[in-house]
Amino acid sequence: MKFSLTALLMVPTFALAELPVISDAHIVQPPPGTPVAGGFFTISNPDDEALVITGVSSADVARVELHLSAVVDDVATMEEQEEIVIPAGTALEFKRGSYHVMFIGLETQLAPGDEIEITIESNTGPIEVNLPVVAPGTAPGHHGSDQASTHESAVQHSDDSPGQSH
Ligand SMILES: [Cu+2]
Repeated sequence: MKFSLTALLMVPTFALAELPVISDAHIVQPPPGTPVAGGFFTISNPDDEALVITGVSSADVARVELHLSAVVDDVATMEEQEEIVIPAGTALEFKRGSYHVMFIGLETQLAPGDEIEITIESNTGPIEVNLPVVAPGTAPGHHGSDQASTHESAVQHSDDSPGQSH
């Protein structure tokens, strides 16, 4: 009896990985007629191993990519990311001007109340996230400086193809 109890208590310390936690997930409603939108959230990695994000997909949108915004020679660009590493015990904020999920080729106008479900592929398995659409300026997790949509329209895609410029 005593032996089996000990064995039972020891199992969780081997089996339990601390799963990533997503907070403040949202999509900022794009201006009318814009076929692209950005998805944002904070992802925390409480585990003692690095979390590696290797892809993203959605049944709701044909093309979804992991992007990192940067300014190169005074020009705002976005580059697709093959993988994003979140070190053990840290959190990464996906936000305007930094990492974001890019929805490309939207066929309908997104409105507050809509929701897009995505699956983030990672080394801990798939992570399902629901991103509610919010009106510009009302995004959760923003502390002050919300730059209006002018930023988005100035952004150029690094692998621009006809009809899909931002
Ligand atoms: Cu982007």
